[in-house]
Amino acid sequence: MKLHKEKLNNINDEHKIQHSRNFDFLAERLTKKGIEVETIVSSLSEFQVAVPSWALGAGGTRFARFSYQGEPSSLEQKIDDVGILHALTQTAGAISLHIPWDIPKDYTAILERANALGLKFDAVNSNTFQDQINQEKSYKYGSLGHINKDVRAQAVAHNMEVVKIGERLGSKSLTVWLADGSSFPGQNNFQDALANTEDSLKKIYNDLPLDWKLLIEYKPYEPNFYSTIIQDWGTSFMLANSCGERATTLVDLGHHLPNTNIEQIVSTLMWKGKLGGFHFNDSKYGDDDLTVGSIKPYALFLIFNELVYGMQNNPQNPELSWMIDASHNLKDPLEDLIQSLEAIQEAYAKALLIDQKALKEAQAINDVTACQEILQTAYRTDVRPLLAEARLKTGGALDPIKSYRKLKVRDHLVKERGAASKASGL
Ligand code: PSV
Ligand code: MN
Repeated sequence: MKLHKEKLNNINDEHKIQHSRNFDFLAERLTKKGIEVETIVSSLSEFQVAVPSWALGAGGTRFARFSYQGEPSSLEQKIDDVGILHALTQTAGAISLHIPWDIPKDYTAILERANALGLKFDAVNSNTFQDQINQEKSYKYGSLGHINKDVRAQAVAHNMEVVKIGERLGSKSLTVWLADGSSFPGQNNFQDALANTEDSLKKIYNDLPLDWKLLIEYKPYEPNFYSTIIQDWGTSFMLANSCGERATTLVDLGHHLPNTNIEQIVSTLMWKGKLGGFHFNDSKYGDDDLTVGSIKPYALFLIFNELVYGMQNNPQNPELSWMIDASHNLKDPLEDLIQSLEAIQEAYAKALLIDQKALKEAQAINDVTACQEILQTAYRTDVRPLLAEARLKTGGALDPIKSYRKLKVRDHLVKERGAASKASGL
């Protein structure tokens, strides 16, 4: 299903007058404060977040998975869904593939399809946390860090294969997330496991095309419950350093123990030029993969404050790969992703409003109250008219969720694909 521009424009027309009033009111207030509203609006338009090919159907918990109707059952249909998201939001201009879940069959056709919808292929993700049919060695006890060198060699070869696939699609980075670890004390020798992992990652890194980045993701626990080899940003950072310049750390918001100061991690990594990618989601307890901004929107804003500061002050840090890594157990996956995209843009816009100069001045005289006021003045601003303006200017929807519902997108998808159509992936 493709969205008809004309129908979208008609819906926008119904809300245009109210939008102009909201936007002009906010723009006038911000301009009086010396904020360049047009610059913020174009920064928002430029900010594109990849949608993972495995997040377009319903996710599940380890107890049950309740399918959503009309899920995309092929890579082609997944690309179409991201196309719908992008047409509405103008901020989902990329798709990230997990291999072997989504290996293209016809590369030319896939590239043409994505191109027609304005989509690029962002980081490709390897999968050595599951066994595939006909796979020679099992990953039950690990992959890149496995005690057996043949299992490690198989996992290294898989990563190299993923890069080959990504090259044909125009991707420029490989994300490695490892489930490797142990569930019981004594099961693994920590140092051997880490040394094996480092050795395997170096092999993958040395085989990477020169214009590619290696993104190393960390996670404290799950599926292993006693130890995970790459458990935290420090371990990822250390491994990235031993691989080389184009190896960086990837921060997934859900991969931290409760109350971790993620914004400080972001800041440290950017200062060292080693933050390579970001997976957005939200959580209350563990890696809950909830809609971005649904639980801790202020934390997200503080993270964006550091991201914006880093993007403005740390030329040593590479361009980041942005991706949503969420799962949708209850809501329509596409509506959930629209909400996540909106929350990301909102946090970004608010962070762009922070008066960095005034903040530095207040910090210099230890005016703690003023520092908090500066941050919270930006946070309390309702920036939604800026987001709507950015979407309007680039041909998106003034209100993506309302338009999605008005256009009855899900009904059309169900009609096209059938109610029982299921997405592959996790
Ligand atoms: C692991 O929890 C993770 O965050 C990694 O990014 C995986 O590739 C992805 O989720 C799989 O859903
Ligand atoms: Mn992730």
